[in-house]
Amino acid sequence: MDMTITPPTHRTDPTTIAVLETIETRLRWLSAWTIHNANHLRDSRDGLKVGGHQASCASITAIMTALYFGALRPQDKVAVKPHAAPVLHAIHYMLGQQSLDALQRYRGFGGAQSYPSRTKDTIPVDFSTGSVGLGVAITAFASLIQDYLIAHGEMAEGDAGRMIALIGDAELDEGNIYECLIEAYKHDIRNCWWIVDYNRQSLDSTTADRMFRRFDDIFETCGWRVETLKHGAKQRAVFASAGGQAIADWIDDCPNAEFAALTYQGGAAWRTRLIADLAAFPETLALIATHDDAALGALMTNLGGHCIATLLDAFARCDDDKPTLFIAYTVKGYGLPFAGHKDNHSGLMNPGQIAQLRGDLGIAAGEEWAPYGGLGDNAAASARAVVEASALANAQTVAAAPPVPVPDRLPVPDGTDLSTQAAFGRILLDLAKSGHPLADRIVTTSPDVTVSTNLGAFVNQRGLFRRQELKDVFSAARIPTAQKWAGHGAGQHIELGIAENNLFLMLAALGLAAPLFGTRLMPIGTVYDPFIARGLDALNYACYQDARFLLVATPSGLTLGPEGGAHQSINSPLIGIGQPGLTYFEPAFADELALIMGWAFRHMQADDGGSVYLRLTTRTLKQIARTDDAWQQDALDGGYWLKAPSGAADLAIVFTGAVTPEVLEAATQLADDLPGLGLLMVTSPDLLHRGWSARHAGRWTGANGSSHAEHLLAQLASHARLVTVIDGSPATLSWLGSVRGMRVSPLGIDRFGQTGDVPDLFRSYRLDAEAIVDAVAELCLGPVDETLSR
Ligand SMILES: Cc1ncc(C[n+]2csc(CCOP(=O)(O)OP(=O)(O)O)c2C)c(N)n1
Ligand SMILES: [Mg+2]
Repeated sequence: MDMTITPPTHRTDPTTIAVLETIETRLRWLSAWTIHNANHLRDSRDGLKVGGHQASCASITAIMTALYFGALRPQDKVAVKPHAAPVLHAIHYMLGQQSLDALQRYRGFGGAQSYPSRTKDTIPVDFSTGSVGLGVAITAFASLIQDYLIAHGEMAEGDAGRMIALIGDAELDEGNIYECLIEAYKHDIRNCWWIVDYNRQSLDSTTADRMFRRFDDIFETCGWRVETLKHGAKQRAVFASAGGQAIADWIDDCPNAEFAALTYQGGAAWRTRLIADLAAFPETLALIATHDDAALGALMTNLGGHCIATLLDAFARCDDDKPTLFIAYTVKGYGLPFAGHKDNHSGLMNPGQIAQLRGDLGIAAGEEWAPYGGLGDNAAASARAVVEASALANAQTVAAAPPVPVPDRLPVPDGTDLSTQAAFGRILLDLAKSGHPLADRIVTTSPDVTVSTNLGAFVNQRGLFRRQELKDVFSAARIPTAQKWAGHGAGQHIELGIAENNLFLMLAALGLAAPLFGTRLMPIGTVYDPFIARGLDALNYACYQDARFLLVATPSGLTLGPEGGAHQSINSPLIGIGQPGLTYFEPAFADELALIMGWAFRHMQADDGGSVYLRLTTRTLKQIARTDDAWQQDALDGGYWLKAPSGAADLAIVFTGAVTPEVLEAATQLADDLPGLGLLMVTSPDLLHRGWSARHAGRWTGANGSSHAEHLLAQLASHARLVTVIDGSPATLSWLGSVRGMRVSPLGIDRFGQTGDVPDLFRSYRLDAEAIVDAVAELCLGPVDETLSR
């Protein structure tokens, strides 16, 4: 579907182009100088190379100039390839939005970031980038979320922006790009531009010639328009003149590495090579002879991605909502002494080379930081006028999203026997039926495990999201089916194919709806717990840019039983503990889950909040009767005494989640001998650990107060001993012994699981009541193996 879009502000008249060309040289200079300053001029205290990528920046300055000062509209959002961060900083510096101090501290503590960061940079950054490929794909998901908001009446069609990724060509090697491309095609995304800085160089070398025209095919097959900008206006003019076609053909046949090497060698080398190769074309030789070496070098590297007019024309041609891939041919290090050299990725100009460039650009010594330095007064005024009239200077600030109300407490599902996974489905179903405003903002998504993670009931209530109506063929044919699978604009579940990485990119985009589009969504993504690992980098990416979502991972651990070792997650609790921006909970009972989900919906919206990960199970547990609500605050802080220790208070079982029945059984067996045995239910090993670490750090930062782990363990005698039990890595809980210096016997899994039922598996992996009793006995009596007591 096409839509009317406000015309872009660019003008392709020669005067504007000339001004943009001067702006381009400013960006090339400022980015190079910022990197130079950090590496050569700023004091180094540790002798480490600071780094930065002058060649990657110079490759893309014309593209960024044409985009930011030509085609960009105020509502558009851009993900900038990581290594072009200095260009983005330079753009904002010219706009007066980036400080000199931040540039001078580029890659330094608190300075401009090495890679664009939403949370750490002071300039507006739409999408963080860094791990290549992810910043590309998120723009496709963001465009889908924009369509979601439009379809749900949260955004006007006319306010739709374009989601743009500026990408390095090596990013096209990342598999996540193609996973995303498939998903984007299924969802018929629009308003998305990916602009490839096609310098045919990666980090190590030049890229494979065999990929020539492959990317076009792949993208076109997936419904994208592909605009290949191979030649600049100068080249096209020469090709059209007598003898010119042979040069065009020669370029087409030239391998990437040879083109790069000749670029590095410069005009004389070009001449020698062209004369040799094109000896049979006298008109061409004559044409070459009209160029001196410098002009010949400039002609041969006048590729589409360095030609402002070519770029502006292409952007103007694609001014509709069709997803578009621009393949803009460029030279890595364009205009710098190491242009085209295969090793230039991390190359830095030496002081002599940067001085030479400064001179060439007419910048006086001492004027290096002047935003419009090296331009005459008139040129500077014209450049400033264009910069100040740009969309970026007038970017729409997204209004703070109003909070989504959350009920004081979510009702606990009935039933004496429930798994946390079943309870999760019921809580969501109740919410969906309740008509509470929170339910309207929930968006669920899942990589082909919607039904098997118990999201099905919610989807039955709220439907699939589709821009175009999708009939449920089975229901329409009156074939009995538990699952309605109809899609429409008001649907609230975004169906994903099985690629888990897409789940996390989708959650990242959904979780940024508030800052990007001014409407807060409450995303809930479900996945099998072991397959978090499949999307781990994307999960980290989402958290790094402070996207807010609820990740529900289920089933987990050995309690998957017959599913076997390939599906039983072991180290996911450690991911939960180790991942910043994500709070991990693993409840055992339905009432804990309801309480934690209520907390999660608030935490996802809090200024100092974050995302939440719930590790759930399909194992049915007998629910317990509560006598009061005193446990609740403790449960939200990470743990509570299911049975407080008494008497000598010198022993406790500390446990999490699905092993609760075994712990209760062991406690029953031990009741006569150890009536004072404490049972500590840990609902969030993550919160306990974080609190404990923070408390230690607080000794030096002046923060005081005790941590919840200390508070809980204070109910035990100082010489008490702990048995820790979890259906996961034992390291999740064993550290608790360090809180007050208690001896620990840790139970958990640290080798691959296998098929079996829970009794067999728990016996074999020593998670059953007997293993717990043995561990308690060992702690009471001392280990048989003396080495364990040292
Ligand atoms: C996931 C990931 N792997 C590796 C890197 C290290 N790395 C940084 S840039 C780069 C190659 C960049 O090449 P390209 O995308 O073509 O960018 P450009 O040539 O414009 O510098 C690599 C391998 C990274 N940043 N992210
Ligand atoms: Mg490259």
